[in-house]
Amino acid sequence: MERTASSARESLSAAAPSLSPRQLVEIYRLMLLSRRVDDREILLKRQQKIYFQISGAGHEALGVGAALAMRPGYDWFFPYYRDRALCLALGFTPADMMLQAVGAATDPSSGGRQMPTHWSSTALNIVSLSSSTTTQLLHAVGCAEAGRYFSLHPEAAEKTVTDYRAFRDVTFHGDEVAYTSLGEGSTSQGEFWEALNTASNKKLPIIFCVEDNGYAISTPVEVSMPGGNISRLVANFPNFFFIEVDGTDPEASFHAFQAAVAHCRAGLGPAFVHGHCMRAYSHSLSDDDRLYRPQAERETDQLRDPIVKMRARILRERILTEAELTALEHSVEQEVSIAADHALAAPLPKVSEITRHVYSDNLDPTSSTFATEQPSAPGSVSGGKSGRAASAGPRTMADLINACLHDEMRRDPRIVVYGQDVADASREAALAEVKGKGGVFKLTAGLQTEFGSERVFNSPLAEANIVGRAIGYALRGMKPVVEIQFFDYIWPAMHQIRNELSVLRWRSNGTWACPIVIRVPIGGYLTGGSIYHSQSGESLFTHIPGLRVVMPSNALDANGLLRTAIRCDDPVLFLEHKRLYRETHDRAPYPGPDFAIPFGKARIVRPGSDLTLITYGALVPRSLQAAERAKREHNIDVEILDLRTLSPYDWESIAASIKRTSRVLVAHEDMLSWGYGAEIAARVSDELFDSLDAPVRRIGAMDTFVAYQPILEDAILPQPDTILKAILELKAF
Ligand SMILES: Cc1ncc(C[n+]2csc(CCOP(=O)(O)OP(=O)(O)O)c2C)c(N)n1
Ligand SMILES: [Mg+2]
Repeated sequence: MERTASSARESLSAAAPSLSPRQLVEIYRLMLLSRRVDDREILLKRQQKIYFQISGAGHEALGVGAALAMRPGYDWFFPYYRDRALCLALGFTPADMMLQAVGAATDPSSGGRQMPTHWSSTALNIVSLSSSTTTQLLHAVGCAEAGRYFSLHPEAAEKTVTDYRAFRDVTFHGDEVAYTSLGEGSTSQGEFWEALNTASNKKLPIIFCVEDNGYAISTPVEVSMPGGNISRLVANFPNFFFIEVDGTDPEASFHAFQAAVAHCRAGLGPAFVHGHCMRAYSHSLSDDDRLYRPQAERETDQLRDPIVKMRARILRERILTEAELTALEHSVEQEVSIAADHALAAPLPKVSEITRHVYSDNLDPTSSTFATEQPSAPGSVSGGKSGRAASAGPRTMADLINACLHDEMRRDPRIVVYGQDVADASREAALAEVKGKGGVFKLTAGLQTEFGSERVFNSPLAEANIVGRAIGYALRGMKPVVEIQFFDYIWPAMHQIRNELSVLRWRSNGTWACPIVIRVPIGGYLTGGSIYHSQSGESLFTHIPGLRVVMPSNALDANGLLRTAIRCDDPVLFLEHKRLYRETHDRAPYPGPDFAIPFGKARIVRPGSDLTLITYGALVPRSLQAAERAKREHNIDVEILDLRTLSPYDWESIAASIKRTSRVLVAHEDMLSWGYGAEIAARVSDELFDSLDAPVRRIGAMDTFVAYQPILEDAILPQPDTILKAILELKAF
């Protein structure tokens, strides 16, 4: 199968004005193979041997045309669930597909974790896809950016054994093209426009293929978009090659893709192929289109079935006789039957392996590899031209985060830093005259000036764009360290974080990974920050498997934990409390360029024997104030644990402390109900019940938003007085 597809490709890519009879037969064979795999899956679903079915029926011509114009294992593919024919023509086998349908352990795409049609192959550069429509487009953008970056900086592709790079191989060619596709209905997603924006602006070699079958489940195209034609709506994006094609005609589709590939490979910019397909079956086996499409409409559509049309053409042009066609069709049936039998006999996944690949198997960020807690060379100098971090004395959290970014970018050429306003000045010429911005909190100051605009740049004002592209960069082996300007605005990126970033490794059974770092200023106590500049919400992210969540409370921890975040092999959400950025009490000397702190290790901020206070972030200094007063005024000795990393968290230290004190208070800035403390409290009650002399107490913000007026803000967020009161009550219990 693989051999036949690639031999067809070689002769097809000779740009012949029309295809030879042999080529047309091969195209028909691939299209039919796709249809027959669908038909067999439908049968298996009806027999309850598989659990879901969605077909590519009606999209085969476009898919085969695309695949044959491109190079598997060289170009990159971010397809969607209708691209069965594309994947088969790239070299994916029917057996590979069937193994996913039955959920076999040997399913090469996901090891039984994903639905059928969620293909993945590292050999073919087909990147594991999710069921979320449109998210994949931004991955294609980041992938294309990474390819360009490596061709400009080949030294960055070199392997090193000292960090995540040991496990992230890099391949690039300089003229590879990324293909990505979606249905016409999915173009309504904002991420579609975000992807076109960056691809156009950066002239990236990406083919966007819209497979227009006129419906998004039951929603017709004129409801999805004004005017009912996506080509008209996108026509003004600069640098694009646009083509609209009959996607039921494989020859026309092939030529459209050939032209699109030529435009992209020549570095002229992206391409937009709008293929008019049809849906030969309902949306999926869970849908019945007779409920919303009149019979006459369905019958007219069936006249455009690409398989029927291609078969008729082969007979009409006397390329094969009826008998020869029947023989070919029989051999396709045979191939599919063998694949189905193979899949049905395949071993099933082991329950004991369920949690494998939630995180990296390769590099454990809680391990001693990252335990260089003794600061090396205290006082030596790091930092940008601004000199902000250049003094040898105590430095703020902002300084030491900035210093860590400088150090790591010097050490690792695969790091890129981008986000809103993170550059010193996008217009480089201005840098001769101005000091530079370097982020609204100045955390990235001097990075662009030192490392250049290819490594440090501003993004569009679009959070999904920032995270989605980072995923694309990272799966090529790069290390994006991106910034979301305020935690309050992370929500447009939530879809990428929850459905893509955190789950890519697990859903691909460990074959793809995207260990990026997302730095996010978070929290309140700002006096005037109000609702949209004061939010907390860390527990929404600690609830996501696959993501590491870090929240330092002081300059030294921020430096060491950020270094671990950058060097490790997992995606990390790095939460920086804005109120702590420039405090004097949490400053520390610069600890040197290799200072790292492992994840999951709490710090005892204050030892004590009467009560354990578990906290993090801005509540560390507030808890300390309360504890000092408890000692001074009431002779209560509180032990404070700063968790530092929230996922994973240091259960051993929590348990050891509670066993000593028998009383526990969990304090956080975020709202109380369903907050981070609820999980800790529940686990303490469950596992340490016998050690407790009092109920587990929690402190958090009121269950509301943070208000602008300082009187309200003070009342809403926990204060040292609130903490002291809880300490006293708990001690008196
Ligand atoms: C973000 C998201 N929202 C909703 C869905 C549910 N859903 C799956 S397919 C689909 C319709 C997609 O239509 P279109 O983009 O035209 O692709 P087609 O299925 O017609 O090829 C919807 C709403 C989803 N998978 N992802
Ligand atoms: Mg559609």
